[in-house]
Formats: sequence, structure tokens, C-alpha cells
Amino acid sequence: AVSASIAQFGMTPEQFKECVVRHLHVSLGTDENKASKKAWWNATCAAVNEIVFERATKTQKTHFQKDTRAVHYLSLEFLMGRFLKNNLTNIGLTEVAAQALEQLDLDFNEICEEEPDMALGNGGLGRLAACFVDSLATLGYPAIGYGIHYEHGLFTQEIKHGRQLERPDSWREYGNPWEICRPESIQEIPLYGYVETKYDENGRIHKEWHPGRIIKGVPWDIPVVGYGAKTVNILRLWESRASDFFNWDVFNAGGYLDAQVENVQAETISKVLYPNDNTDAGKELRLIQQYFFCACSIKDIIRRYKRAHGDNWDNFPAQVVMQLNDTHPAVAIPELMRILVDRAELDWDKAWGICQKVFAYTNHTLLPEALEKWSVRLFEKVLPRHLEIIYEINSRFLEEVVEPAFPDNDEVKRKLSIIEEGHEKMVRMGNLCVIGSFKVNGVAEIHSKLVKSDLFPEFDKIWPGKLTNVTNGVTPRRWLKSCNPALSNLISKHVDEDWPVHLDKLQKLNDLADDKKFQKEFMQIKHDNKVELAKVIKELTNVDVDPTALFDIQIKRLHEYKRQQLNLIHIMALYRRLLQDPDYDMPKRVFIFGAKAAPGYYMAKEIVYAINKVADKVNNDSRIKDKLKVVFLPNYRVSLAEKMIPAADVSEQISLAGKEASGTGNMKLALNGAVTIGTLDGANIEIAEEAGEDNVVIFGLTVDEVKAKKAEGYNPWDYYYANEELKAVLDWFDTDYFTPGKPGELAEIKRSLLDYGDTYMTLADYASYSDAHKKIDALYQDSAKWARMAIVNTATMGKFNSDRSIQDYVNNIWKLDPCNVE
Ligand code: 26M
Repeated sequence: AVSASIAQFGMTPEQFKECVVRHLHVSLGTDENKASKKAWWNATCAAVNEIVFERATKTQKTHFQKDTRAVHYLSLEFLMGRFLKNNLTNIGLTEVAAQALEQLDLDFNEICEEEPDMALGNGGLGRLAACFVDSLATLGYPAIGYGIHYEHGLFTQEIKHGRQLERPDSWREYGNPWEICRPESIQEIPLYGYVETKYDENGRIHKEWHPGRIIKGVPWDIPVVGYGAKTVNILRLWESRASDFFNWDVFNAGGYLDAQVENVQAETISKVLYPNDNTDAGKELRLIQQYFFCACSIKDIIRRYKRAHGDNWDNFPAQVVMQLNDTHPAVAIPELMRILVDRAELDWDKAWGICQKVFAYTNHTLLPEALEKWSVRLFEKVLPRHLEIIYEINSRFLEEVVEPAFPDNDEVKRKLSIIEEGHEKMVRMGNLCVIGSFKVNGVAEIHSKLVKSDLFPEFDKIWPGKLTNVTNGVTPRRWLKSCNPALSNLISKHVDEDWPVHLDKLQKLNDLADDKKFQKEFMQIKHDNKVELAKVIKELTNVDVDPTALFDIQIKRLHEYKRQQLNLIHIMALYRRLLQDPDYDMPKRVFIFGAKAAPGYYMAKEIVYAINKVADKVNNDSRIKDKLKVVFLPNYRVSLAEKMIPAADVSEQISLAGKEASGTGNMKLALNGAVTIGTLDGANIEIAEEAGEDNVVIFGLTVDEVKAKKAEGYNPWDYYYANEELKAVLDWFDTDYFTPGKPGELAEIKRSLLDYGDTYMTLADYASYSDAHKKIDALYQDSAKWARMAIVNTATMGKFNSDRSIQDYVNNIWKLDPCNVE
């Protein structure tokens, strides 16, 4: 079915070429002789859009005519990356476009490089949203992604003298060919002000919110092309503007300048993505961002519902499900209650019944510092009516639900209350989400188990079955077919060509895992990909690396719980072994990092600095004869990941057990034939189950062992004194060995691991990690064994197709039917 639909866009390279040239003239206003690469890229996008926009319109029309139930994916982040190659892959025109550009004397890959990444996300959570919208369209489900049209996405990272510098990301400074503005669907959003209590003639209480400001929300639509391009869904992103309506008074009173100030304030809301990952900042503007996009989206959903169903709310839960991507859109719950109770004048119980059938919530973390809380004071200032509604939800919940389940138990009530009592009263967004949703899911088996047992045990008792699991996944279209074309072509020679939608079919490669010819082809492709990455490394860092060396890659946000510092300490130990014994037996190794630190995260930035300083020293030390290289690639992002992942031999997944909810980079790397070195954490456990214990290298404490060690009192000094090598490496941080003339510049890292208690038990796992790397060395030196492992990893990752995740959501939570378009 997929190839049949691809055939419908059957186009010859000549036809595609003509289309691009025509757009160069009529859309870009230039010609073949003077067009810049950027102009060619724009013209190519315009050619693709001839197909994409048509399909998008057709899809929207079909969904409206059939009045389909749809999922509305509410997320503050969509980390989409680049579109051109992805859209070509999904409409099946990659080869045609590549040939067309070649006929124009252009290099397809070079043209694709012109596109800035759409980096409207921090990391895993935002990229998951992007993979999910791809899968929803591919599977033909009616879906819409709602988010914010940030002017600036995640900062770009530069490394200067080893330190991270942040510069603004201006991804659409010169326009974005993939989006369309929809002024006809603008929404007006109230903020601030006060609540008036009124009584009607029957003595019924009525609350009226008199907002202090109105903000305009302008929607930008981005088509999301499914593989096979039958369904093209929409990602709708809201941009904030000052409302003209509100500013007229000010203007007329001669306040032209005051009005401009208001414009600036209003436009600030969608100005920039908050760069925190797994930590809560608690800033007023962030709360306003959350409310702004939830309120716009709900109004949009209701407008569409009313077009088909009028003022009758009875069918609303049958038509609408809203998935909350973490607690960031939690305020959608009181917002829908406000509209139903204050505006539609439904009674409370009926409104609450609707809410509880409409919302579902995904938890992405157990880290205490990431669990969102807003001060009651701030909430009251920005959203006075919503605070009242939250209080009402809470008191009914405590009385009607908690009291019967836990009679006279004030401790449980204190724990489950949406309001945290204390020095400063806080609104707990996680509790609000669990109470307001009909399903709550974690993102990997172990994570969901911990959500039940450690985070929300009482909720699990009150509502058995509400807490559930949906293991994350990644789209194999971007993360294999499009980023690793050579491997994809090899796979297609041995597996049905629809493997990008039926990824379990890769299992067939298991039969070839010991086949000498196949091993050779597989490893040759890996080598070629490493040659390509080596060029990128040279360009970005001026470091020469040998593509025959083992490429060991850790790519993810910089966070102490992810333990880049463990990787670094081990690299320093290898360096020390090589210095002490030039014949130390290990394969040539290249350790490659990609990581952004949150701009306000001090220790994360110290670790970035330390990696870069160690890299400088190691890479320029002729004594170790290039047996060890360390590379920190600046500005890690989706498009760089697409170049790194196909070239990885080893995938570092080394978080402290219990801390990484899932991980999704682990899936992409294994799918491309990398062997995981990892802890029993998040999805690593399921990757090990699928690949088999022999094809991953597991080390470190388990979740239970971590808990036991914490309980008995963990002391990092014990490990320091017990391990001569570990002690020597940590003491190195106090010297000026890596920072000549500046002793102690790296000392904070040692302090965090000893004096500040080593929160993530890096030292406890060191010995086991070091042994695991010795195992990797031995395996890599047996090239047949290694090839077998790499192949089995690719063969067994079918489970981690995000299509499977989406099908799990559909079956257990969303209950959608796929919709045929045409
Ligand atoms: C919070 C407050 C203010 C500003 C930003 C934030 C914030 C932003 C992103 C908090 C958390 C954010 O993301 C958390 C995240 O990315 N979690 C990851 O989710 C992935 C997808 O489920 C998992 O694979 C990762 O394990 C998990 O860390």
C-alpha cells in the first residue's frame, strides 16, 4: 500500500527539475545564473510543497467531512529538525529530487544543509513529540499537534576556550517555507485582572473574570507528512501579538509609546524557548507561555467542535482527546473547566465529567527538581479564576475521593492535595494532571513501575488501572531510512521494502548475522559513515580521527544524572593507563560527545569545560600515539545527530538506574548498529531484552541496589580510597595538568563527587563501568563477533518504532480509528 501511494507522486527527475526552476523564477524572483544555494533550497521546498499542501488540504477536508475523533497533542516543545529530506523520504521522491538537482549541477546534500534546524525543543521530550506526529500521520490517525511558534528555539552552542557560549537561534529570520499563517483563526487570550462574584435572579453564584490584558494568538500551520504521504496532519503553533482591540484606548489617549510597550510585552510570550531540561525554573513568563498556548488550543478545538456539533457538549468527549506532554500544559484542565462552567454554564459535575474523559497525561521524569510547582501567589496574579477552580477541584477531590479511600488520614490528604502547604503555598501540577486525567502513562516499563510505586502510589490505589505504560519509540523514517541511506539500501535488499513501517521485519537480518558477506557489507557501511563523520569532526574541531578506530558516542543533554562525568573519568583512566604502559592493550578509540548544558546549570557547564580541556591534552599528546582521541562536537542538535548516529560503534547510556525515564537516543543508536554500554535504566532494559543480553554490555547498580545503598548511607569516599586508579584520576582534577598554569580549575568536579555527596553515585558505578569497557574492547577486537552484535542490534529494534508507541496510545488511551484520505 505504501509503495502504491508513493507511485501516485510518480514524477521524473526532469519534471521535478522543471518544477524547481519554475519556483526559482516565480516564487523566489531569481534565475539559474544568479541563484544562491539558499534560493535553490527554497525553490526545492516550494516544489515539495506543491504536493504537501494539496495533501494537507485534502486530509483536513476528509477529517471534517467524516467528523473524526482526533487526538490533540499539547506540547511546549516540538523538536522537528529539518524538513526537506524527511518530507522527500515520506513522499517517496528523494531519489528523484537528488537526480533533478544533479542535473542542475547542484549537490542534493549540500542543498539540504541550507535548511536551519527547527529546534523548538530541549531534548528527549521535544523530539518524542516530533516522532509522534510523524507516526500519527503515517498510521493515518486524525491528529493535531499544538505548541508555541517561538521566534528563537534552543540556543546555539559555541565552544570558546573550552567553555560553552550561548547565542540566540534565529531559525526563521529569513522566512520558513514549511509554514502558513492562518489569520482567520486568531484567538484572544485573557490574562491577569480580578474575579467578580455575582448572583443571578435564582440566587445562583456566577464568577466573572475581568482580565487585565488581552493577548492575540496567531496560528502558524506546518504540514506533517506521513510516510507514503496519504495523510498530512497539521502542527499548529501559536504566536503572541498585542491585541489591537485592547490598545485602541491607549492609542486614542495619545499613548502611542505606551501602546508600543504593551506590544513588546505581548510579543515576548512567544519570543524564546526556555532552555531548561529536567529542571523547573518557576518564572512568570513560563506560566504565561503555558496558559497562552493551552487557551489558544482549547478555543481552537472548541471552535472546530461547535462547527459540527453546535452548542451540545454531549459528544465532546467522543470527539476530543487531549494528550498533555508532561505537566507543562496542565493549566489546560482548569481552562476547560472555566469555559464549561463560567461560559457554557454547565453545572460543575457535568463539566468535571467531561474534563475527566478528555485529558490524558504523560509523565517524563521522576527527578524531584523537575516536578513542576507554581506559587499560589503567582498563579493568583496571572490566572485568578483558574486558581479558584483549582481550589474547587481540590476540595471536591479530597472530600469525595480521598476521604472514602483513606478515612481520616490527614497525611495522605496532605500528600495528594493539589496545594502544597508550607512556607509558600504551591500548586502541584503533577497532582492536578493525575486528578484531571483518565490515563497517566510513564515512558518505559521500569519508569512506569516507579511512577506507580514511588511517585503516585496512593493514586494507583484510588484509581487502579489509571496509571499505565507506553514505552517510547523513534521514527525509523528519519532515524534510519533518511539518515543512513547506505544501510537502508542494504536492508532493502534482504527485507521487504516496507520495513520502514513494519520495523519488526528487520528480524530477518538475524539470519544474516553470521553471514560473512553480509557482515562485510554491514561493517563497510559503518566504516563509510565513520569516514563521513571524521570529515565533520575535522571541520568542526580540527581534530583528526582515524575511521578504523572504535567510535564511542554519548549524545544527550548535559546533566549530572546522565553522568557524562563518569565517561570522562574513565577516559582519563585510559589516558593514564596508556601513559603508564605505552603497550596497554586496547583498540584505538575515539570518544565523541555532543551535549548542551542549560545556561544556568553551573556544574553541567563545568563538565563541558572539563571534557574540552581533557580533549585538548589527550589529542595533542604524542606519547599515546593516537590510540585515544576525545572530541566534543559543538552545537549538538537533530541535524548533527543524523550525522553522528550512523557512525557510532558504541552507544553510551550510563545514567544512574532509576533516573532516566526512558532515553530515545539509545534506540536510534542501536537501530543503526551501535552496541549499547548501559545501566539497567529506562528503555535500556527493554533494548537489552530485545537484543539479548549477549548483544549489549550492562553494568552498574540496579534500581533496587541504588535504593539499598542510599538507605544504608552512601559514602563516595569509600570508593575513592578503595580504588587506586579512581583516586589518582580524581586527584588529577586538583592539578593544572589539563589546565596549564591554572591549577584547581577543574576541582569543582572532584568536589561534587566527594564533598557534595555524589548525588548520582558515579563513584559507586566506576569499577563496574571500567570492566564493561574492557569487555567492549575485547569484543571489538574480534571483528566477526562485533559485526554479529551490531547486526543483531539493528535486527531487533523493531519494538522501538514510534508507530508501535502510537498504536499503544491508540489502543489503550486514545481509542482512535484510522481515517482513509481518498
Ligand atoms: C521545565 C521548566 C522550565 C523550562 C523547561 C522545563 C522542562 C523542559 C523540558 C522540563 C523538562 C523537559 O523535558 C524533560 C525531558 O525531556 N524528559 C525526557 O523525556 C524523554 C521522552 O519521554 C525521555 O526519553 C527522557 O528519559 C526524559 O529525560
